[in-house]
Amino acid sequence: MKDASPQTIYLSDYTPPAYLVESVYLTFRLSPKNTRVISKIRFTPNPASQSRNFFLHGENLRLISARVDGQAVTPDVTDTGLSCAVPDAPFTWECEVEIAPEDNTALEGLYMSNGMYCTQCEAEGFRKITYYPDRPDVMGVFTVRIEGEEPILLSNGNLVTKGNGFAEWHDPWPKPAYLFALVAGDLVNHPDRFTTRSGRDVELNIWVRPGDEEKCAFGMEALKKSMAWDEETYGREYDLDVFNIVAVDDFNMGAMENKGLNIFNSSCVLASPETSTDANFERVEAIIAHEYFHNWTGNRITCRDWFQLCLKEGLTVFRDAEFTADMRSAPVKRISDVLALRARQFREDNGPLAHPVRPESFVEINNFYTATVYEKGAEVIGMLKRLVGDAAYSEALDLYFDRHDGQACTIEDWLKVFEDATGRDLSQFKGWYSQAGTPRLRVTDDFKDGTYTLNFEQETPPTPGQDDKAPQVLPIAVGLLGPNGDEVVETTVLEMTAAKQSFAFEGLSARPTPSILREFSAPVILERETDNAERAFLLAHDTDPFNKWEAGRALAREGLIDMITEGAAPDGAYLEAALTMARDDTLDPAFRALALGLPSQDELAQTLHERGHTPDPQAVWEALETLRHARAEHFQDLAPRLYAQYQVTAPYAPDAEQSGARALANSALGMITRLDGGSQAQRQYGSADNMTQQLAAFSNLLQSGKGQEATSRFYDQWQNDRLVIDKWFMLQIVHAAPDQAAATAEALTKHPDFTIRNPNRFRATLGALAMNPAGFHNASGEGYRVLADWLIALDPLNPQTTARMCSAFETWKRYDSTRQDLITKQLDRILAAPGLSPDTTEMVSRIRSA
Ligand code: B3K
Ligand code: ZN
Repeated sequence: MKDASPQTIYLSDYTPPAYLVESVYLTFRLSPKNTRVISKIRFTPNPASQSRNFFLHGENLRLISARVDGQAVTPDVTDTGLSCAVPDAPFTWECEVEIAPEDNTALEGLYMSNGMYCTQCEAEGFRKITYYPDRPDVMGVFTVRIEGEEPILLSNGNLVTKGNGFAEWHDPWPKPAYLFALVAGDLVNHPDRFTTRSGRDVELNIWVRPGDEEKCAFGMEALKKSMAWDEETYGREYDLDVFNIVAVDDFNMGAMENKGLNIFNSSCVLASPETSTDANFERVEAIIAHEYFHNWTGNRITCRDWFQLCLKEGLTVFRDAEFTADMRSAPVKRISDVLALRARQFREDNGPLAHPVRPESFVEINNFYTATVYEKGAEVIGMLKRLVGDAAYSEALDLYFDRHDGQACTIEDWLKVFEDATGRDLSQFKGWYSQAGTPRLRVTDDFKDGTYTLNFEQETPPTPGQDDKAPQVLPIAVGLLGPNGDEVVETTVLEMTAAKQSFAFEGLSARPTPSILREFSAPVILERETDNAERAFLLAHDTDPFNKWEAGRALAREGLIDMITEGAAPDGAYLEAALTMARDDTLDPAFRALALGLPSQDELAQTLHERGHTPDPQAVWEALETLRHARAEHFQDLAPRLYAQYQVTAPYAPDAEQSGARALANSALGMITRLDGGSQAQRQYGSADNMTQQLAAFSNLLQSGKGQEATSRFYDQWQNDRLVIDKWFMLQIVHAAPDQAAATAEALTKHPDFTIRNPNRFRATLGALAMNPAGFHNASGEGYRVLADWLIALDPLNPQTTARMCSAFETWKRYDSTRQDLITKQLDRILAAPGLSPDTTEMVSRIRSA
């Protein structure tokens, strides 16, 4: 039973733990319905704490027995934990509890997935395994004995011994309980080895269900590349004799960085050319890197409390982005990251769920694993690096690792390291951690007597609970182009600290064209009165690939906004500029494919809302359709040429070069399909020997309304591959016509392969509905109703995934009053569901209170 009224936790209430843990011995006697967990923990009073109140977290545990220094005790047990009288001196706590992993549908704590035992403890899942001070600032050395009949028994650290029906693991590195992991099952491995630069020989394994071993090679290569990169770039070496990765089918998120035993959603580690797209491969590489990098940024140095989550997540996202930029194309990675930032983080930051990178209160911490903490958290580190420079960044990181290894830290510790390494005062910069909302940066310019001046004004709109905003420190990377397109001022970083500030460039012979916010040097919304001629000029001449792309994006966006708000025709300037850009063979095909992408329906709705319009989702969808059609006609000659030119004939490789060629050829296919009714897509579907090509063809057929045959062929071919069938569910819904989306999703929930128990399948069906905005927001209100029905059904089983998916409703205030009424009716229906979890209650109340 959960508490009736869950507590709000405040950062300002932090107090150090009363007792510290020296060592932990755990014995697991595995059984689906009654697993016994026997713990023996050595506690010592914490000299830094005044309190001698001994409290251990624990939820849904059946207490069998407890002893203090060998004497049986009877603790006070509540729904959330136990307390007990203990000595004011070091002592040994022993306890036995019983849990039922098979009944654990929340997928938090110890649970079962396809007959295999596995764990997920971050953030507060360990308390569902045994009684423990389940907070990240309590770090202990764990020894784990697993008893069970499963052939493979894994835990953190190094293997001590194993025998018939048991295995023992020891992790020499003190860690918080959230990094604990256990896996037991009938697994097969893809093994390899890595020698660290100091000569440690490390055994590497990817553990999977029998049948999946052919899908591990790519992940293993990604792991070895990550290990080498962290040594070369950050000087960080691996620190155990073995590194295990396990693929699990039922998992609430992407993956988890448990010390020495990473657990992955199988969709984020398994990959093969036949079943995975280029984008899937890139994602697997990035997530493997991310979890591996956590070994230093997260595990060796962890968070003092969960408010400091961005300390490990922002930094690790930043590191994995640097890794991908090094492995692939840096501009393509930056553009993709900014697209994702705007789609998810700006949306969050400009709605009812806005919160600072370091939140100040929460009810359920799992609700704060957000785009703001992760992606904006990484942007903040990018700004810091830009402000101090590469060399100082690297010195500061060395100092961070030296000073804080083995500790549980705060954002204050992190910033102090930069202050000490650089002598800079970062007190104003700290505002990025405490102030929510996306700053608007308005720019005007003037030119007089050879001096060009940029005038900036910044303003952050109010967010829930924060009405008044202070100016932020903004690194604004700027370059200037002369009238013939040559760069007359190379990229310089202007440091803006005030609400209004001007910067002058002298000695110019003519008025330049500014390229502002190069590489997207700060996470702001740039507002500048400009015209299509200037955008086309920048698209043609900017030396900064990000701003070159941005110029094309703005051209497309402004044309679309005019189509939506004024009924304008597709913008000829955009079509011509896109054509010129697309046929420029000096440009990377991956870049051209990205530049041919159009703003999403959601991005357009957000922009309309920012400019005081009420977006009509149907009108947004129609404008995009009209523009796509006009563009297909404008590209009538070029599209088939590009399509032919960028066919890859070499054997499939998921590298940047081949992926870029396929991406460009497939954007051409999109245009061709609009004019040929799907014949080229049919041919591609028939001849595809990899999932990227097959799925592109399938998507085009679905979009052109000719997908029926491909839908059944695709299912017949892949019915035994659950990850591919997720794609099958998702694409049918994402590409359904707006008035069909809700019905398609609902029909698919009745398909025999649909299951509410598997988060991937649930997201592929109900999450996909929200990814079809015109369908989700269809005036019938059916999209809202279907999603709400299923969230209400999922909540009692899996609160974490339910709560996360409620963010589909976070934009409700943008829409007309009829839609607002339809949405609030559903939100209120969810809130009224009997026994609604605290997770979902918190999310829906925050969304609703806007
Ligand atoms: N640290 C985990 C996320 C845990 C989420 C808990 N609800 C994965 C990651 O960021 O690497
Ligand atoms: Zn992470």
